[in-house]
Amino acid sequence: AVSGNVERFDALIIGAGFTGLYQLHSLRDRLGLNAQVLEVADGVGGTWYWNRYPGARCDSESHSYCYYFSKELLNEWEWSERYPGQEEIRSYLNFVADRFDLRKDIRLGDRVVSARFDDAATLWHVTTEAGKRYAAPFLITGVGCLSSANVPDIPGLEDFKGDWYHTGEWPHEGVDFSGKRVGQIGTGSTGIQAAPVIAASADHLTVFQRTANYSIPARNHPLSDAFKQYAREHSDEIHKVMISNPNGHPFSIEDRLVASVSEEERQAIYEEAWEKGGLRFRAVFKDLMVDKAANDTASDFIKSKIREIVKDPKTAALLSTLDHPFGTKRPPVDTEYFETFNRDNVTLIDIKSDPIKRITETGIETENARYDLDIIVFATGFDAITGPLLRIDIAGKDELSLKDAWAAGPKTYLGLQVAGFPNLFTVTGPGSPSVLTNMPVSIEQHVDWITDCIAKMRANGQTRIEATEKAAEDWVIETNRAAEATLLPLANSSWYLGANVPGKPRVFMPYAGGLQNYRARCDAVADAGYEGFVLS
Ligand code: NA7
Repeated sequence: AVSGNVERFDALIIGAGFTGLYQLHSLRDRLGLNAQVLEVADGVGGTWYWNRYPGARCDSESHSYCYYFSKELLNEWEWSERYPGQEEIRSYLNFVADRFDLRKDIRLGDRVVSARFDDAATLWHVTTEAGKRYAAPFLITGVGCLSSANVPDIPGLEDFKGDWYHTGEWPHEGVDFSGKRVGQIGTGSTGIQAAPVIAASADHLTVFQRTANYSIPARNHPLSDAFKQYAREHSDEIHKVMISNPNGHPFSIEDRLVASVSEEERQAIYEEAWEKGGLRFRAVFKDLMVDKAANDTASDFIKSKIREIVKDPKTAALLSTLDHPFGTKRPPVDTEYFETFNRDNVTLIDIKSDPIKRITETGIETENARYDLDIIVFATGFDAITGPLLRIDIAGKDELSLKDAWAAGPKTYLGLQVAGFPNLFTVTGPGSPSVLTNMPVSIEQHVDWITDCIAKMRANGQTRIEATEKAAEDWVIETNRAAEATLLPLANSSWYLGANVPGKPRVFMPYAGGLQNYRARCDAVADAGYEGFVLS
């Protein structure tokens, strides 16, 4: 319905990634609501629409990096490799959009710039860059956690005569590196995936490393027909494993302590996990993320692997001098990352000891040296978790802006709602475990919980739900407590803490108490009549 030039809906959803697509399907096709998705990109896919950098691939395994809500969908889609590449995930999400006839309720190519709550009318008013105006009683954000690119503010970037790109805003036509001198800043999951692929075609690649990183070989490979059949036939069991462990992956954490095995057995366990590859490495002992001495054994194992692989001792030392325990920053998985430094056309520069001073017309200048470059690749990450929400001008009751509400750090109840912002649901928001998990599993839980909540409200004739200040404060305390019980806070430059963005409040944002515990908690809250929320 259109009133004036404001289009009215039952629910508005921001973003057409994993969250937005499923949230639309749930509200429209299960509850019969008139729901609409607003998306800035010209296509669906979210993260996987934008992140088209060389080597872009998910580090969750394909058969788990997808929706489980529909058996038909599980049967109709077939993944080709152990880990899904960017283009294949984007195809999958396009397939989902067609399969559930979602496109007709998705508006593409326009950015939501503001969302304001009309308290008297219990209505969210949403405005886009193109000046479109929408209103709905419910507003659900599916804006992602790693979607606000962080291009560091290095003086002189505007003078650079070559081309530069951020990996999260990669040109659709791709970038031709042949014959080019390329500089890459950043060695997180993204940089670690990109470097080997860039090095394979560039004339020369210079990697500027601020902080060395652990990485486990991915051991990607085409999936066999036998595995595809197994995954299809056992989807219930696989799903059960995913929803009953702390990170939503299709494997459980071994129920054994590092100290319970001999040193010889331990080495053998790590060797085997290294050969199998991927995030499973972290799951071989149950105390790796909670006991520093236990973690040291895994950290030392990886460091020794790096030194074994990298031939030049100076480069090997730079890559294996690590300032944080393994797994306390998001652990990358790679394909030939460390091996890449054995190539003649690759150089590693330590910008911790020789920091970047500025960018010039011709390249990058550090305190002590100059590097002539044709292309600069920023693999410098994102203003994570809160960034995508805060770049929308969101205001709740009494015109309280989200920016002000979160000035000292984000505060949510269960990651799903903010006190003072009724009927606003933040899927994968701060305080949710999502970024510590296999994303689609967290997303399905959030979306199902929100959908059930709205369904129950409608059945009870209720129109408004709002988290109490007290519940949000307690959840922040609980989120801190959960993080403190792990080694995660030991990585002081991690994006979990907002430490990668200058000036951002340092707060451990995700809930580290485990996805299975979080699910149980959300269910208990709902069963207790939405404890911690006020419904009216
Ligand atoms: P990350 O993991 O945040 O990595 C960013 C990298 O860029 C990291 O090595 C940073 O070093 C480096 N960085 C950031 N800012 C600068 C500046 N100003 N100068 C030099 N180096 C800098 O982002 P990714 O895109 O790799 O991965 C994000 C997530 O996507 C990943 O965790 C997966 O969940 C998927 P630092 O460590 O801060 O010293």
